[in-house]
Amino acid sequence: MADQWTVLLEPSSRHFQGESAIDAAALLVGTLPAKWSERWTTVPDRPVLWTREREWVTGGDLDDLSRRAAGALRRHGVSRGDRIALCGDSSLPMIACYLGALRSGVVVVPMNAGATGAEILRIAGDAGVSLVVHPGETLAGMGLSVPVVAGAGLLADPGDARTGGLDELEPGDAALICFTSGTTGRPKGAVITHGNLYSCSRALEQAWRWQPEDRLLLTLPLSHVHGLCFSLNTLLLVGASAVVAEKFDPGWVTDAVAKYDATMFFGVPTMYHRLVTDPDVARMAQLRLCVSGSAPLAPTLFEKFQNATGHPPLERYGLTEALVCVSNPYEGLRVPGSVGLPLPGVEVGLDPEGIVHVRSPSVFAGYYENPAATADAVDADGWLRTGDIGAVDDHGYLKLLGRNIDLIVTGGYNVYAREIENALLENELVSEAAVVGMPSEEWGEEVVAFVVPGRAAVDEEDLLGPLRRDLAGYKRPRRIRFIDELPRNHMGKVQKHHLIADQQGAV
Ligand code: MLC
Repeated sequence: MADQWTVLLEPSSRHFQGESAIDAAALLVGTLPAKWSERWTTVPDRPVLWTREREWVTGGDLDDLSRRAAGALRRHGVSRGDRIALCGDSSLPMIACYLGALRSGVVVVPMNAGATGAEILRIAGDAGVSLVVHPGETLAGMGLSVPVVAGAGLLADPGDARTGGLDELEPGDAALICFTSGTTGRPKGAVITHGNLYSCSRALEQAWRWQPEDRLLLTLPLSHVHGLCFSLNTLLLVGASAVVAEKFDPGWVTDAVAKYDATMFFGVPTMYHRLVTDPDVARMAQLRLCVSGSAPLAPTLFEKFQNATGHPPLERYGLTEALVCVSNPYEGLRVPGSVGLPLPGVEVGLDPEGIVHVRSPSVFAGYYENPAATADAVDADGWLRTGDIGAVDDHGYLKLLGRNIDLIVTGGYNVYAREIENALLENELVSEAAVVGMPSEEWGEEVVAFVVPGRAAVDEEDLLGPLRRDLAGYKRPRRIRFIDELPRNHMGKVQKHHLIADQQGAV
């Protein structure tokens, strides 16, 4: 298949540093837990994570807490290969559960802290989850048919912390199942292996020159690969440290730079949008690296941040199914509006329609129990079709031009139009629904629903009320427009670009 492609970008040597360039392929094979625990036992007193529960947590503490969590999971009857759902806030107990699960070969299904009971139940069922770990008591009364435990409760378990059988993993073992809705509206679980996680973190270590002295301001949610894999996993591999915030707040970030002597910040464009209007944004000049990802960073925002801090943000490109693939270089030109060069180990191809394909050690193992969807996504040679449309810019960098209209990226979260349309159609007041992403300066795109009502006198609240029960906040339409009929082509397909253009004209 690759022979029909017009352009192929090879892994770029620009990301390599020194001797390691010689043996990049070997560097990318391994598993994280063994490396993490090796660091924790070698330098047990080194501060690794600042958390609101305990302030500085050392490597020795992380070893102990993750062992405790592994032991508690075992006592709950969860063993190697079983799945648990982690409804993650950024608390120390949840981090310890995550680490304990991965160390013992338990597969983690990360879920957004704002997920509703209905969403948790559906995903827990689809992934055959045997335990849901949730930060609070908020799930009580939701009628979940799987056992639910609080993260803090697991760690309070006075069991034996000298759990054996940890860190014995193969690169092909499943580590995470991350649910994405895809175009059908039914969430699919992307199975990410220990080898995928390891190769991604190793590549990022090289590309972004991570050092043990680095300190990251970690304000991303730990329920998605950006916060969990690119940030937390990598800093633990490198032996660096992080200040973990409960949630993103621009004032907290600008204060924390000097307070914690930080060196790095990773964020989504919505965070940069809020940071550039913070009166103290210039304090971020002290950082050595600011990375943006998960959604396109507008060149104007790139410039504003650069003018305010002296730092050109480093934009990179990734997706749940392949982790980080392409990055602007650490040294050398960072081009606004382009995502850069393939990371170590990553090949990038553009098919005749301009769709970006990637092949790398971090391409996922397929969708959980869904061979048909897997075969649609990854071909026999291991190339993943991303669905994003790209081109090569004048610098030889990958530039993204667009993607499937049914994927909306809002504040760095992926929202699939079909899932929202299906949720709307469950309401008998809705006859037809089409959901689109409208351009928004703050969110990148905003979820907007066009609805043909099933009867007269329906208002927004009639539709939003039930959605609050069914969908996490970021997925809910921020606006609902009532229309008489949906524009369709002669095949009957809804022409969403007309809806977007009409709505833009109306503003
Ligand atoms: C929150 N809200 C959103 C939203 N986030 N609405 C649309 N889009 C979003 N992304 C809603 C809330 O539910 C709430 O609604 C209302 O907005 C006000 O919330 P807020 O306090 O203003 O927002 P905040 O909580 O501060 O969240 C903004 C944010 C957050 C930017 C911090 O969206 C965020 O953490 N985004 C990061 C997403 C991420 O990690 N993506 C990585 C995916 S991995 P209501 O109705 O409840 O009041 C990936 C791969 C890769 O894509 O390469 O990285």
